[in-house]
Amino acid sequence: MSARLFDLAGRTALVTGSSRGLGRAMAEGLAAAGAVVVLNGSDPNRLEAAAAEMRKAGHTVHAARFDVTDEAAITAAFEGLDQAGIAPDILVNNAGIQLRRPMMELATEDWRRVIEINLTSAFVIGREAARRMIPRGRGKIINIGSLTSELARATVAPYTVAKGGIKMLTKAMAAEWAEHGIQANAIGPGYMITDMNQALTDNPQFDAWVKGRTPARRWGKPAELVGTVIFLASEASDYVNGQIIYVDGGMLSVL
Ligand code: GCO
Repeated sequence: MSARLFDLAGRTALVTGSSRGLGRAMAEGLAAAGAVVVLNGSDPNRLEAAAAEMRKAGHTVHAARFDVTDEAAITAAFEGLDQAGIAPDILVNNAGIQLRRPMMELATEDWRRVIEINLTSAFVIGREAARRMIPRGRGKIINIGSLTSELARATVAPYTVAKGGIKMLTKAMAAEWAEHGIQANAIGPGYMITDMNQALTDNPQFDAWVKGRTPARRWGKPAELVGTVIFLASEASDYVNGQIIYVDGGMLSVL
């Protein structure tokens, strides 16, 4: 009984920003749980390489190349999936960038760019996916937040604001789409070892701070998100809505 609850056979998952990092790890986990996966990225070479590696591992993988800030490209990508008979039952809004700069040195355009990529894209892509999920009466939307969905850290203001917005966008999606059989939830990864965090893991002081501040006394690994993303993508979470689950080694639970 319990294993079937987490089985994604027959489901299709679109994961944005999935050529590498957390998105790639979640895409691989969803594929291992039985889902057909649609990878997304803006770099064609990196996207095709990721798709080829996953196909070599025996997974059924499609590639949807679009810039998550380009609304016309998003619409065209979804129409292309429609025409190919590929219907995402699961959307993971993972794409995002980081920009570490004090606000007093931050150009308004850079602020806007981070908000656009990390937050507005989740709304636009979520709307396109939900437009197709609603007639089917079911769907799973999983937005990727952050520890900064709850707490601020100096020098990452636009990222923090965007991730705080991701938490509340998730609740707004639940408010409007739950009655249509869609479950919208979020995952808040803690400090994970990724390319985006290379500057931090390479910094001995920051590394020591993360290990001291985290009860688990270590950084997280991208693969450690897989269990939570499978849970939120599967029927095991059919009555879970508007929640954010932190996979953070306990960091948010302690002073
Ligand atoms: C930073 C990091 C964080 C982590 C993650 C923590 O500069 O503080 O990039 O933002 O990536 O979001 O949850």
